[in-house]
Amino acid sequence: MTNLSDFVTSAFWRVNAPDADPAETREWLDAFDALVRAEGRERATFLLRKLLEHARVRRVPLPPVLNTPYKNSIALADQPQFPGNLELESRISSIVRWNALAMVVRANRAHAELGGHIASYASAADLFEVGFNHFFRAEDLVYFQPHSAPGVYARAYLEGRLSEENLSNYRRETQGKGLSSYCHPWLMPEFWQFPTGSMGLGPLNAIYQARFMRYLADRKILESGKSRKVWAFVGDGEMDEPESLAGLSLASREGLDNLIFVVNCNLQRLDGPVRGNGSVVQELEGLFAGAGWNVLKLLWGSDWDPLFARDEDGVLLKRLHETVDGEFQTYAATDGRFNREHFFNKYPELQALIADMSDDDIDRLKRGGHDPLKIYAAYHAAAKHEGQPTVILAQTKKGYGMGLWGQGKMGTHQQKKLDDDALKAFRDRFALPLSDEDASELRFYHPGADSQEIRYLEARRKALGGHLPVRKTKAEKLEVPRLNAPSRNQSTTMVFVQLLSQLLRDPKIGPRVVPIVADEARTFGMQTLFRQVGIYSALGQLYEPEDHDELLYYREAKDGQILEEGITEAGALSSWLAAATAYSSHGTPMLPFYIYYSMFGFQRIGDLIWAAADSRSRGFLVGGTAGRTTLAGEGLQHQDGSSHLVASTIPTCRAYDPCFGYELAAIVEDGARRMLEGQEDVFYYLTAYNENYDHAGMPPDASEGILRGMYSLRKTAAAKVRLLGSGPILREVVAAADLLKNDWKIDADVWSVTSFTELRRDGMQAERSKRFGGDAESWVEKCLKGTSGPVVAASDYVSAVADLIRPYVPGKYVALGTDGFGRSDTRAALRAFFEVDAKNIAVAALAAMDSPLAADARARYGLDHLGRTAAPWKR
Ligand SMILES: Cc1ncc(C[n+]2csc(CCOP(=O)(O)OP(=O)(O)O)c2C)c(N)n1
Repeated sequence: MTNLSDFVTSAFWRVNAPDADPAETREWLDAFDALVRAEGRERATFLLRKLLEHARVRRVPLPPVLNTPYKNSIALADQPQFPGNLELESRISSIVRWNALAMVVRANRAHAELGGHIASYASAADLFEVGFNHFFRAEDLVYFQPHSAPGVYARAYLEGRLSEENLSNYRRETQGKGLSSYCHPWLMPEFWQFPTGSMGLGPLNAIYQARFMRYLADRKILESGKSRKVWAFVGDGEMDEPESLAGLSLASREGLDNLIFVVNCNLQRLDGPVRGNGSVVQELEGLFAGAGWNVLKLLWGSDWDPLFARDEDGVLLKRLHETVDGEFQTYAATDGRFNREHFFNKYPELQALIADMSDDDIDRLKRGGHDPLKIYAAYHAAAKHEGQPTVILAQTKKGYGMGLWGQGKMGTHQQKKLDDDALKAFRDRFALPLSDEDASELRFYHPGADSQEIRYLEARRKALGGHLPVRKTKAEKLEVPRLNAPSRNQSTTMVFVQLLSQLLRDPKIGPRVVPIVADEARTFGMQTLFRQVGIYSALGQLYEPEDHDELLYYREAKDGQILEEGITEAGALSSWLAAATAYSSHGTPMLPFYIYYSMFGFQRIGDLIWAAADSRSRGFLVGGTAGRTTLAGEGLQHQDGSSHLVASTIPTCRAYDPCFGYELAAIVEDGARRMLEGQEDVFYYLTAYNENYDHAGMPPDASEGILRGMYSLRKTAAAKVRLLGSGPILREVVAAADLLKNDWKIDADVWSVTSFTELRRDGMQAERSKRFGGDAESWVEKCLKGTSGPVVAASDYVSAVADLIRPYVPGKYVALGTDGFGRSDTRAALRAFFEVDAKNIAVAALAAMDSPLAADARARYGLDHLGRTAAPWKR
C-alpha cells in the first residue's frame, strides 16, 4: 500500500517518466527548437499534430495533452510592458483592501449577526484592481464574485460613488442607505448589474450573456455587440457547481472571444481546500482545454522568474507537481522559514536554487494572482485572443495579507472579526497611513479628492470610459400593438403561438421579440417559426437540411431570431435572462419568450428564475404542456402541479393560468405594455395547455378582471353556490354548473380565475391597507359581493394554489386541486382520479352547501367508492 505522497509522486512520474536516453531526447528537442526558430510556431503545431496522428496509426499511446506544466502560460519573454504606475496602484489597492476589511469587521463589531467575508476579496484584490485600472471598459459587463463585494464597494467609495455612511451600513439595507451583502440589482438598482450570490449562476449567465451580445450584433440590433467583453470572476470552489460547467462547450463552440473567465484559484472554499489531495488548477486546465477554451495559467509572481530560469533540470517544477493543494495551503499559511524547510529543502538541487534567498525573500515570493505585472500580461493576452473564450487560472492565497489571523487558514472564509493586533499587522503589511487608533477604531481611509491616488484612479477610469459597475434602469420605450385573440377550436398553446406570430410580424416590436426554446419547439407547434424567422446560428447553415424541400424546413441563419438552445433549461433561461435585461445591459429593450415544459421550469431551474427577478428581468416565461391532468400521457415526472405555487413566491413575477384565448391575448398585450411602454420591472409566467377546445368571445366588461385575476363568466340571481376555475379546469367547472342545474336544479355562478396568485397579492394589499387604517377592498371581495352560497374552486394545480385566496373569500370555501404524484392516463381518467372533473366538482358544491343531495349525486355519478379509498396525494 503506497502512501498519499507516493501516489501523487507516481502520478507525476506516469506523466514525467525518467528519461532512458537523454542525449537522444536532446537531439529531438534541438531539432524542434530549430524548426520553431526557422518556420514559426504555427508550422510547429502542424507538425506536432501530424506526429500525433502518426502515433495513433502506429498505436503508440498518447500522453495526456490537455495539461501543461505548473507554471505561467505566458513566458517572461512574451510579457508586455506594464503601462501603469505600479507604486501608485499598489497604494490604491492597499487602501481598497483596508476599507473593504474595515467595512466587514465594523459591521460585525456592531452586530455580530450581520456576517460578511474578508478573505475572498483579500485574495481577489489584485485581480480586480488590474481590471479596474487597465481593462474593464465602462461598456464591458463584469460578473464579480459575490462575497468579494466589499472590495467593489471600497473602490466605489474612493471614486466618490458611495459615501462613508453607505460603508458604515454594510449589510444593513432596510433603512435605505445600506449596502447589499452581495451583488443584487434588485436592492442596488443603479449599481449592481448581475446577481451572482448563488454560486454557479454567474459563470453560466456570463457565457449566455456573451453569446446574446453576439446574437444582437449578428442581428444588427447592437453595433457594439462584437467589441465589448464579458468578464466573469469565479471561485475555484464555485467551479464544482454543475451550472459553472454547463455552458463551457457552448462558449467555445460559438467562438466567444468576447468572454473572459478569471478563476480565482486560492485553493480553498468555505470548509477547506477545494482539492486538498490534488490540484484544482491542473484539473480545471484539463476541463477548460478539453471544452475548447484558451487556458492561461497565472500561477507565479515575477520573483519566481529567476528561479524558473535557473531550474535547468526541472527540479522546481517536479517539486511543484508533487505538491498537492492541501500542502500549498499550508505553505500559504506559514512563513518563509517553514517554506524553506518543507518545500525547498526536499531536494539538494532545489535547496541550491534558493541558497542566496533569505527567509524573508522566500516569504515575499508571490503567487501570480497577486502580481500586477503577471495579471496584466494574462489579461492583455486574454483580451487580444481571437476565436475562443479565455479562462485565466489565477493562483492566489485566500486571506492574502491577513497574516497569522487568516492567510491560508482553514477557517478563513468565515473570518470577520479581527483584534487590534491583527488590524495593526494588516496596516503595517500594506503600509497604510493609519494611526494605531485609526486601525483599532476601523476608520475608513480616503486620501482626498486631490490626492495623487484619486487623481490617478479617476484618470484610469476616464480613459476606460467611466465607472463600473453602473446599472442603467431605463431604455427607449417601444409601442405595443393590439393583439387579436384567435377563437377556433384549439389549445391555449396554439393560441400563444399565434399571438407570438402577431408580435413577430409587427414592424416595430417584431425584431425585438426573442423566441427561446430548449428543444421543444415542435412539442409546442412552433416549427412554423423555424422558416418564418429562422434559428440563430453564428455559422449560418453549413448543411442542406434533411427537410429542405418542405415549406417549413429547419432553417438556421446568422440573423435567425429563435434561440434554439438544445436540451438545457438552465442555458435557455440564461439566454432569456440576458434578453430580459438587455434594456439595462445594452439600452436595447428586447421581448423574450421562453417556452418550455412547465414541469422543468420553476421546479428545475427555480434559482435561475429567482436570479432573473433579482436582475429586474422583463419578459415572458411560458410553461407549456402545463397542468397535472391536461398533459395526459406523460406521467409523474412531466406533469406539473406546482409551478404556480412557486411563481407566487417571486415578487416581480405575475403568473397567469388562463383558460381562453382572449384571456391570454389580453394578458400578453398588457404584459408587453407594462414592460416596454411602462418600463416596469416585471416578468410574466403563463401556463399554456395542449387540450383543444372552442374559445368563446370575451364577455363584455371582462378585461379588468382578466388582468386582476378573476371575472364573472356566468351569473344568475338564483345562484346558491359559486364556482371558480382556472386553466382548462374552468371548463370542468362550467360542466359542473351544468350538472348542478340539469341534475339537481341548483343554479351556480361561475368565475374564471386567470390568476390565483395575483388575487392573493391584491388581497394581501387590501388587508394591509385595513391594518394601517385604510378601507381598500380586495378584488375577490368586490367580485363576490352581492352573491351568496359556498365557494368552490378548482385548478389543474395543487389545491394550495386555489387556497391562496382563502382569507378574502367570504363564507365557506373549498379548494380543489391535483395534489399528489402525476401518472399516465387519459385526461378524463386523470381528472376523475384527482377529483377535479365536473362530477367531483358538482359533488363538492353540494357537500359544501350541506345538501342531502350530495349523497344522491355521489351515488348517481359513481363516486361513492372514493370515500373508501385513500386521497389522490396518498396513492
Ligand atoms: C449555490 C450556493 N451554495 C453555497 C453558497 C455558500 N457559499 C458562499 S461562498 C462559498 C465558498 C466559495 O468558495 P470559492 O468559490 O472557492 O470562492 P473563494 O471565496 O474561495 O474565492 C460558499 C459555499 C452559495 N453562495 N451559493
